[in-house]
Amino acid sequence: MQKKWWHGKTAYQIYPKSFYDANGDGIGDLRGVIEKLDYLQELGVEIVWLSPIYCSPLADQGYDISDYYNIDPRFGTMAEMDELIAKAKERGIGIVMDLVVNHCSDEHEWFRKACQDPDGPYGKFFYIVDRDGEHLPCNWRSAFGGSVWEPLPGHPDKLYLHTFHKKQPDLNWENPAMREEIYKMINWWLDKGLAGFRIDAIINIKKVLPFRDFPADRADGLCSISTMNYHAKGIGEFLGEMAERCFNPHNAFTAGEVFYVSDDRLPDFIGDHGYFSSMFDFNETLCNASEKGWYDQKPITPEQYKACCFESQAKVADFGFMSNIIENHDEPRGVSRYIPAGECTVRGKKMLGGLNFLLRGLPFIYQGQELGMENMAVSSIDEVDDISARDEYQVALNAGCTQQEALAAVNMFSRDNARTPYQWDDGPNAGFTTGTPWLHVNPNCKEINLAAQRNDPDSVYQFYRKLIKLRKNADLEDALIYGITVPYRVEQKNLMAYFRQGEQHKVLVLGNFQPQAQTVPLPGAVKKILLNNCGTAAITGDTAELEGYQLLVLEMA
Ligand code: TEU
Ligand code: CA
Repeated sequence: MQKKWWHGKTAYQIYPKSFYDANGDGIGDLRGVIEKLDYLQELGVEIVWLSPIYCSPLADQGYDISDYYNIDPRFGTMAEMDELIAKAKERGIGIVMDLVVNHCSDEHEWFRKACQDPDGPYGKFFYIVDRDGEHLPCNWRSAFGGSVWEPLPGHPDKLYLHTFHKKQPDLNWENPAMREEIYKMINWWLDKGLAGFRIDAIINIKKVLPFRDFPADRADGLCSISTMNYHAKGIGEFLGEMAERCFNPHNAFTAGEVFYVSDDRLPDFIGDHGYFSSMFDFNETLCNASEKGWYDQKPITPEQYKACCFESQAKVADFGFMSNIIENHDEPRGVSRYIPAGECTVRGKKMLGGLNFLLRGLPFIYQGQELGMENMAVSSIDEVDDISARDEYQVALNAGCTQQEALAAVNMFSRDNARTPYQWDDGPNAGFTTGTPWLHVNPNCKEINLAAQRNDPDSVYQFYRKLIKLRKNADLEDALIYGITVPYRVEQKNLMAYFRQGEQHKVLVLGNFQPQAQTVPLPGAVKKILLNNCGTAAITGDTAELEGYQLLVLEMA
């Protein structure tokens, strides 16, 4: 595998709206990110992905872009964006933005022009069809519920397609003229000095055409859009063209948000000459997912988590780099999801973080993960902002759940869980804003916040700094960066253990994924204890006695 400039780095995702509000209007902003650059440098991250800050009506919190060439005034100005790129670069940090090109906003001028003249050039930027009575072109379900088809504003005789919210009309990638506009925009941003892009929902740009139904998977007669994704063929034409026209000439880092790609196609996506540099490992987030909805999804167990991680590692082996996460802005907090209920402790948070972080691939820390931020339960659907959660609540009720059962599903999976304001300190609004925060602050900010952890050598924050520093240890690069993951004692229950096997070094990662202690036979002599989330390490000869939720990282002789 060819070595790339970003392989040894650690990445960090910022959800700007909830990161830091510098002007007191309750909304996180670019000035806030600029003011926290020293913090990010202290943490040790070197790639920072910003969720969208382009002009947007925020129907989907910025993933509905109305002007790709401007910063939404609620987040700041283009001058501040240029300042951020420059000041980040001074600190060795590359800025990656979110590329949302499966769809734009219905307030984008392209869509406005399409509504003015559906048969004109901009009508062809979208999927617009003539109505056929009550019959719909296909029975696909929007990711946010309901049919993907909506009447075209001003044209009751026409429909347009939206994979997501109706305010997010899908762009027609079959149209070369539309693609040219996208490539021009990407290159404009890369020429400004971006280090690259995270690429949003990109698997959706290739549709099954002509439109056709797939078997319904719910009583609504519709089918999940993921079914369409599975059947769509030929996306490589678009992704390869985009890489050749934009990413490759700039040597840009790109991380695809890619779902439902068969194993045999992975090299096309993230191999040495793949469409993207990397793609996120969603195997753990998709575990136990149900087409019926969140209400039907059972919690993931430690054994399932282990199996999902090892399955992904084996798929990619040594031909590419997955981007490894325990959470992001679409998912619940990892420590609340992957650590069994009632067992979520500081020690467990460090163990989970270390087990994921040291897998082969690029570690992506999501804002607040380094503090061990947790889910925040709500007591009424009226407190929920997330449009996806509000849809899933109704899906649960429609399926016969009680309001309590439906709310329990929302509390487990709502995207709001990861969007509560970053917890900087134990002061008002967790130090996020001097105004009224746009979304509720988790009351546990009194205990879980950066100020309380920054100078505590045993904090989750300091443990993440150690993880990042360890991964930067040049002596161990052959193992910790390029070494393949070799599972160890997979059959031992609630033990998640694996080698990172390099040409010169072998590192063994041991995680005791339960409260009870357990004994682990060691495969040989230990040269050095590289990391331990407990005060002591009971290693005698060829045996390690692991305490509950203990993580040991060992350099083997
Ligand atoms: O998420 C895409 C997303 O929600 C996937 O799980 C989707 O369901 C899958 O691609 C199948 O269609 C991205 C963003 O991360 C999210 O915040 C946005 O709401 C969404 O795209 C729309 O832009
Ligand atoms: Ca603000």
